[in-house]
Amino acid sequence: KLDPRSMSVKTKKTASDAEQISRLRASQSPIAISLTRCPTWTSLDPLQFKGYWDNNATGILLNNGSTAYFTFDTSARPTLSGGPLLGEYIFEQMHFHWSVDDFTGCEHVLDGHGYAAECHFVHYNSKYESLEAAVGHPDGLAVVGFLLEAVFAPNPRFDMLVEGLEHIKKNESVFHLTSESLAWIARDDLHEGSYVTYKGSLTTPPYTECVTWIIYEKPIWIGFEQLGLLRQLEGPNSQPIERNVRPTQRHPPGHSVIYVK
Ligand code: SG7
Ligand code: ZN
Repeated sequence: KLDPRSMSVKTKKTASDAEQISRLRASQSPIAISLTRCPTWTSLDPLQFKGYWDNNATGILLNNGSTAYFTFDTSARPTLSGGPLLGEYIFEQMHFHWSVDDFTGCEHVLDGHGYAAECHFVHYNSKYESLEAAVGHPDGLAVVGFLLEAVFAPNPRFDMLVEGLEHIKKNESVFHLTSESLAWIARDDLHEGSYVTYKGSLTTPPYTECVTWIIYEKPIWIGFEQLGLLRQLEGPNSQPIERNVRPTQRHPPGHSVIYVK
């Protein structure tokens, strides 16, 4: 006799974890997250950061008047895949958010803890032609965020980027760097730690809901002097950019945030 349950198992296509995440409801970002209230998933594939370090790749560090960001000026195309993501996402740029103090410079808030800064690695889905095209789709972007905790000792991981910051104090200035300044993301075991993932939005206008967010639980430390260089960057009015953080947004009803261990 046929067991109806076994039939349904055979005939119904079961969604992979990544497929389930791709269908989650979007929301505005950033958000405050309570880790203990998130469902925990332990069986996702590891996230894979590829091609971040290439001897010949160079990039630029730019002050666009609201943040400092690094992007490649060669054809280097690091990629991100695995974890909650379906398919491959192409690295576009990495930027920072900060504030005047050491506790309100992060955008995402985990278990009520505020940090000095947050850095975002922005990637777009390789099935779209460009970042601009990808922004129009719910599965368009994948942004990896690290919370940055202020400490006395400078973090060697940020040495190259920070050296560049000294040269881009003025709005719309540019400094050339090599891809080595981002190599730490692939070299470190940082990304073997746990993270939270949810469907959200850009944290700056036009706040489009096109982002799969991946926020690592463990903060990275950054030296007070290194932070000071971020805080010296000037906006269009030639005054230091004091704060480029969007406040946390409400979770819509039924919104899911998943804790991946
Ligand atoms: C920063 O954050 C910039 C924007 C970025 C925005 O203002 O890094 O990028 C540029 C080139 O100005 O916008 C589409 C995009 O990446 C929002 O990014 S975020 O949601 O990851 N914070
Ligand atoms: Zn950002």
